[in-house]
Amino acid sequence: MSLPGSSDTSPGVTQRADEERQDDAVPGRVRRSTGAVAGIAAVAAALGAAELVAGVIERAPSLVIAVGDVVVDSVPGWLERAAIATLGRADKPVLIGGVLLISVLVGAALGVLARRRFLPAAGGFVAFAALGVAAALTDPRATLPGALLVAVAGAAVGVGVLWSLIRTARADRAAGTAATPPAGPTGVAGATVAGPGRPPESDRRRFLVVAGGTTALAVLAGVGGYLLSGRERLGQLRAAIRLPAPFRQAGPVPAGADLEIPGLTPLFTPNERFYRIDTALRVPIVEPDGWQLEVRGMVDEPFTLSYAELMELPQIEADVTLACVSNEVGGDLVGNARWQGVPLRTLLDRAGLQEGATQLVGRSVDGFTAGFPVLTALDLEEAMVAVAMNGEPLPAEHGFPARLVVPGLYGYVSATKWLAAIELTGWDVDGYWIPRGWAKEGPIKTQARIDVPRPGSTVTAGRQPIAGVAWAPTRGIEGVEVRIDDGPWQPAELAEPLDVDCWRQWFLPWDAAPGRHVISARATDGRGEVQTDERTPVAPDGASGYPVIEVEVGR
Ligand SMILES: Nc1nc2c(c(=O)[nH]1)N[C@H]1C(S)=C(S)[C@@H](COP(=O)(O)O)O[C@H]1N2
Ligand SMILES: [Mo]
Repeated sequence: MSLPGSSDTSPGVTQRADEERQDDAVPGRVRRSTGAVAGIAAVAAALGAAELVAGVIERAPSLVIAVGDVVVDSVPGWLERAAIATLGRADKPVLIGGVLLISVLVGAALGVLARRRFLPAAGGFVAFAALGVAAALTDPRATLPGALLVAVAGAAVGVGVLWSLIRTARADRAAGTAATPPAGPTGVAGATVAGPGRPPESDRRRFLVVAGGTTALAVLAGVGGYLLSGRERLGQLRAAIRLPAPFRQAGPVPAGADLEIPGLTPLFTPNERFYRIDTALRVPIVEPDGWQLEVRGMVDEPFTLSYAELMELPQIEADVTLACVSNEVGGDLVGNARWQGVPLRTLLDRAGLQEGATQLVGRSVDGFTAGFPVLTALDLEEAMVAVAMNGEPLPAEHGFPARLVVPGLYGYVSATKWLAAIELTGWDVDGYWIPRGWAKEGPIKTQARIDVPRPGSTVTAGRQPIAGVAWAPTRGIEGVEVRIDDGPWQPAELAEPLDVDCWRQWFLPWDAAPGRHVISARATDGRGEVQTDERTPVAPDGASGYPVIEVEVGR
């Protein structure tokens, strides 16, 4: 007799034990543990295939890392800080390990399910892949086709492996039954099998070898994918770099420069959220060891710097908002970062400009070029060869080991990433985008953007902020006005300015009445000039016009 509450009286346990016995008794039916092993191997294969595709195809995201990123973004701040405090630099590996562990557990469960109901289990893999795509799409660097490719590869391989493993296991069991002759009087026939429906040891072993082999191959594919992307090694190299202290630091961030209104763009754009625009199909992986920077062209003393030599030159820090000429009004191809690097002036002084050297052309390791007036580099002490972004060496995507940053100019004429050479030329030489129909000169236009409420969203009636950012790098922002429907232009409140080269946050409290509303905004730069209301497309020299959003206010 069992005691009340003892484990073997619990309905779950007895039932499961019964099922397991049943599975053992019925030929061709696969045991739970076998299903779980098949499911784990299938998940491993799915992730391995996905990582391999992600590694080979540029801008195809790693779904594991994408899910990890979403986790990081959605955990509350205190938990994230606590995790960083206790785990330190191990926080990322621990997080990725956690994502993998959960994937394996889900895989085991799907494998158990697949023994009897294969379609729902396959559906589980597809759902899993869809989750990965959804996660990847929160990363601005991932493209939808890239994410889909990775997900389809993962799901297809996962379902395929699951199907063939379950089939193998089933065949084994069927074979096991058939191969079990009734024990003869000598009892010899039963020697190789343990009982009815149990596969011969050799078949069981075959299943395990196939499952184990698949898993091993999957791990190799996954690791291979990661190494192929070259990021692993570069990540280590970047982590080992010690940034020198700048001789001129950026000012402290004034209290009240970041309004921290929910939904409002933060004052500094985190590196992994910073927009990325370039012509590179694969991120150039440039190791500092072989890299050098040439300063040449119309100069008295051309010279070449190694990475170590560049890092020995005095560096400055500057907060600069970077914008892309392809940014639509209201778009997000704009970001603000604290950059550190060597002033261009330092290099130009050393080289000695010759007469006629009116243009500074940056050339990247992959042949991209961008040119701007050399006077801009001489006028602005913040124009620099940047080696760091928001306190860390440049990420590969943003130009490691070095790039140009020039306040006030769109990236296409100035911000050469993976910089290989600085060439002094006449004005006749054209950078990459100029013959492709873009303006020769690219000063950033004064622009405002409305972040809150989210364009097209539905909000509840009552008091709430309208908020956004505005930028006019080198000129600064002096005012922002907001108009609701056909009302008057109302001055918004401005956050404390960080720097004239940076965007500035603004907000206006709003008593939202039910119904549809149209909200527009316009910025005034530090010279008192209001941004133009003339709507122009991004080509040839940047979009203009007021940002306008529509929101629905519910009751
Ligand atoms: N080597 C290289 N550098 C480049 C580009 C490029 O295509 N190749 N694109 C430029 C453009 S158009 C912009 S807007 C900025 C974007 O910099 P980010 O990707 O770091 O935001 O980089 C500039 N530097
Ligand atoms: Mo750009």
